[in-house]
Amino acid sequence: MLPDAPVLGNQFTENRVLRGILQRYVPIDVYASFLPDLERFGGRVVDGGDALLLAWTARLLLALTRPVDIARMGDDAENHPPVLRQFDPWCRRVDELSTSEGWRQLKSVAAEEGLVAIAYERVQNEHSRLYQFAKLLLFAPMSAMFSCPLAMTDGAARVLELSSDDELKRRVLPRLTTRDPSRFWTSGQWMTERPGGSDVSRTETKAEPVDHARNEWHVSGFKWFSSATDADMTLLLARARDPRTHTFREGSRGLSVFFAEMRLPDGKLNGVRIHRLKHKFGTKAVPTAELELERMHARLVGSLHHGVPTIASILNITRMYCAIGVCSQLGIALAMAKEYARIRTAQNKRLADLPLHTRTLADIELTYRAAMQLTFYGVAMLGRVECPGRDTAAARDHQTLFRILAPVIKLWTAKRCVAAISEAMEALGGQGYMEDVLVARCYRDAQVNTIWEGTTNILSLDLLRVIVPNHGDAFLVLSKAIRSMVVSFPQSLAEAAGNVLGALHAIEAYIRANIHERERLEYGA
Ligand code: MFK
Ligand code: FAD
Repeated sequence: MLPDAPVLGNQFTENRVLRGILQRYVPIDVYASFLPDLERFGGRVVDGGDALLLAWTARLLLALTRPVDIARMGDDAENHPPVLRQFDPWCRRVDELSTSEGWRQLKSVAAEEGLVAIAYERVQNEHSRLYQFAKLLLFAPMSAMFSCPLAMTDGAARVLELSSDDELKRRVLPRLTTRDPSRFWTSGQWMTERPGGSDVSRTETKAEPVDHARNEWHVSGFKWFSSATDADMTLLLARARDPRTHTFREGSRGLSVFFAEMRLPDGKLNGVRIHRLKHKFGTKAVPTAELELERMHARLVGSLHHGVPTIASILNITRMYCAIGVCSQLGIALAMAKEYARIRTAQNKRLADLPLHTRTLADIELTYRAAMQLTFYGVAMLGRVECPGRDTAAARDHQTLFRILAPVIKLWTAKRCVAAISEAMEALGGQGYMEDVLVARCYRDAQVNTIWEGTTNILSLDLLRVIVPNHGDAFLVLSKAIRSMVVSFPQSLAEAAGNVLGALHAIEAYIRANIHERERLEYGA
């Protein structure tokens, strides 16, 4: 007897948690404006499922015109990892990076579907981020981690949007936010170096001014991790020689952000040598490499020696992508485990009728719902930060809240969702462990979120850095936010929220009582 296979349905219409969240945050007319797109896309990501919403003739047409779609592009990318050819037959260095057709098609799909663009078109104002992240949630687990370059592209777009460099705004920003695949650029984010990834103060890469007046620089050094190696451009950290004093400044306050294109106008790499591709546990389709830079033509972005605060705009966006990524991976694993429980039998009963099994599934479901609620709360806050209203006090509160939330959401979702995906894998029995049953891939790919864009302990320190120096403000904003939520909570949740508030006050009291100890703490150094 052949075992029944769990089949994934439309990823939007079948996701009650996502629909509930959007209905709660987004006014009904705004929700109605993007609902058809989410319904269509929820089908498209599972390949052809969107056809359920279409007439039979259109369905046939679709099948003929789109023989390969997102899930199959993702499979192709996963099954054909990137390959690096460093030399031609005559020993000349060529550094040709080949990615799969599926990977390249995913880039076009990302542009067409506006996966970055939606956030910058801002048709739905502050709700645009909710719409965009709902789409990313559907896209991420099927796309062999194409959401990784998209995250960095989105973050780079925000840095350029906030910069005062009109040339980059005119020439580059539209490329990152276009819906036209032939014009769409992705961006890398090069921070990590061999001496330190968490601690960028040890950065060795140097930037020398070539023509200060024209903002022309040469960057040389070694970047230890570059995930978007096939990207069109990058934003990177380097220690810049001050054109006035001709000196370099030590520490992280000597770093600046630079923009560089990957290729020169003649198509050759722009001072980049791909040292080697990384051999990774997961994210197999992503071309993560080590790079040697030699006189890479670059342009300073933001103020000199203001590198970390400038690049932080990327970090806060990519950290939300990490959270949505693990939510999406857990969502798929859970959906498969639930579907399997419906069709698989043991002891003459469906798994769904065995209390021990359903209790396990209920625990996973709880983690999923908590992770989704937390993540979308952060996404809503990001939307408010980017589209502030006239109330400047509220805008300041939203900024503080998002600054607190981004590290917390990223670290909590990564830790808890990875554990829950492992549980969902077990709920699928031996099949859960098979390479071609998607859950194994989700598990491997999810794990990286505890590391990249800041490890758990680094993000914990980051949080302390925010709440301790201005402890009064941050705690006040946080308590206010929780209080305003409690109003709409049912009794039991309100009690839980009351406990959270109590814990917050206890932490605040502790910090106040030990405030003289502050200087002693590492983060204050
Ligand atoms: C599906 C998901 C896809 C995601 C794609 C990911 C692909 C992989 C990409 C990567 O992994 S890229 C590398 C990511 N690297 C990190 O996340 C580094 C982790 N380390 C930290 O986050 C450290 O906290 C940090 C490097 C930021 C510490 O730097 P510093 O300079 O030692 O810290 P400091 O002195 O606290 O901060 C300097 C300034 O930056 C301060 O501002 P002021 O100068 O105005 O006082 C800080 O307030 C500000 N800052 C730091 N972090 C910030 C921030 N501002 C806003 N937001 C933040 N997150
Ligand atoms: P370390 O900083 O050496 O950390 C090692 C351990 O020490 C960690 O557990 C950390 O929590 C702990 N630790 C460090 N400092 C402290 C402290 N002060 N207190 C307590 N504990 C501490 N980087 C990029 O710039 N661009 C990319 O595109 C990119 N892509 C990546 C892709 C993948 C698949 C991976 C795995 C990584 C990628 N990274 C990228 C690098 C990633 O951001 C770093 O690995 C990460 O920030 C950690 O830095 P590290 O590896 O130097 O570890």
